[in-house]
Amino acid sequence: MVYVMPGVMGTSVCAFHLEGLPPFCSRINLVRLISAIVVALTMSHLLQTRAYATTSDESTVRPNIVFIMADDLGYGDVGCYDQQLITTPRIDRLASEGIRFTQAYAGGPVCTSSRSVLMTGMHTGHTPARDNVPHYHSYLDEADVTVAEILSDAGYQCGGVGKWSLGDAGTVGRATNQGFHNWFGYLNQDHAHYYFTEYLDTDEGRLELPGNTISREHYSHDLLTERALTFIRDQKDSPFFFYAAFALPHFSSKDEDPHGLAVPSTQPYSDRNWDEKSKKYAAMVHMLDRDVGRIVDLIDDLGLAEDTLVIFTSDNGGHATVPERFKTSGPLRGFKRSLTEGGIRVPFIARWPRTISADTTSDDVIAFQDMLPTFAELAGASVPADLQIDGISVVGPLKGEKLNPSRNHLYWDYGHCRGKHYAQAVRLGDWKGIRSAKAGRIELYDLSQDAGEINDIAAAHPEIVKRIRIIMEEAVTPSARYRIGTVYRGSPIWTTAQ
Ligand SMILES: [Ca+2]
Repeated sequence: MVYVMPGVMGTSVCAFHLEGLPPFCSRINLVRLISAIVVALTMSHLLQTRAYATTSDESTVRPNIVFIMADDLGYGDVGCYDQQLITTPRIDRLASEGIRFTQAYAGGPVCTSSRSVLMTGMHTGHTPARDNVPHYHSYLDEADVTVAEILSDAGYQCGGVGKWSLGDAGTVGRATNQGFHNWFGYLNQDHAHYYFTEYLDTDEGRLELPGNTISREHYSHDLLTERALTFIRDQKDSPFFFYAAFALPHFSSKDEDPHGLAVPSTQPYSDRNWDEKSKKYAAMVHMLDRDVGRIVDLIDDLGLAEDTLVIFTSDNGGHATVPERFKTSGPLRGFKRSLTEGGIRVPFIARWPRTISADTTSDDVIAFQDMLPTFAELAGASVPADLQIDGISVVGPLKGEKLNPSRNHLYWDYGHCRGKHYAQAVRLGDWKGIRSAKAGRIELYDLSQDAGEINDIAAAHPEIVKRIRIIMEEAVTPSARYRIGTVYRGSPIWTTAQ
């Protein structure tokens, strides 16, 4: 491995240049300058302290927040969500030590939009990055506000690994320009299709892995996990936000594996009487589970368990090509890229022993756009008053309390530049409405009776359909980058030649 520009995890360097001060910098001004620096450093120290005083003068703990997100892991892919063939003991244990949500939703049915919703707190009708296409080098602008920016302003150290998707190296959308002090992995999403890549992005530089395509010496997921553990070790004394955007079990490029499932070994499933593709997919989920366990073990070993909220989830539903034997979507209909429940409902587990009762299950409806206001509240930070977000704080449900009924509805759309494949979905209470441009009409399902969305009951409930249509028609802020109904015919802008 050759470091071109090593990432300095968790270290900030301040340089004060006193030479060449302009003439008006008298001795008195210099004293004032030094005093101001001392005050600033003291404030900085106070901000980084874990406990903060509330208005009732009661000390409240600002937890570390560790958000572990799998990629394309379906609702039915892990044991505690009824997976029968792949074992996930560490994820299941996390659920038994915390709360498991049965109705949690990703930000969108594909990677880019879901991550944009997570980072900005805005649904896909408002968030800057609304689909995987068109391809842009940068999706976030300088003015966009991310949850990492809010947390870093509140004194949190913010780090991440894995698939960022919202801005390539050198663009304003890159992670380290959007609130993260550190990032290690894939800034570009198409790069993430290569597990045996020749480089990974590291903060403002690269970790070069020359010859890795051939030698297959470094499986990127292993490097991401090592960096995750390093970050948590380095930041154990200050409140931190860590976002592990793992790529597993997303397919790889077929350049790497004929099944599109590049994995170093099919253990512990090599001896099963399954096809190779099934063994590889199960092995990917196994690695993910193992490394969720390593992260949680480190948190526990460092004595941070009581002060750390650990969340495990997935960025969207499972892929349609996952071997049928695994029933990746569980009882739900559809897969990634669909706005039926199988495309957007995801596993969501939260553990925080100080606050969350063990072995709890919640049917409260929560979604990725809720994470920004939720994490801000936990950090004692306020969401900027002029920031128009769609999420609400779900701190209550995370503690096992029922969700405040202020939730009006949830909205998703997908396929803005995919012509007639554009679709919209609204969840209103237990009602779910879906409209595709192809069909034109709104389908309606009662999720309390029909989570599999089998029985379209739109004809029997015209008043509900009307309310949902109005929400759909008002939900989208026009975007020049995502002109609804257009057809994008471009190709990925990241290539292996980079
Ligand atoms: Ca995904």
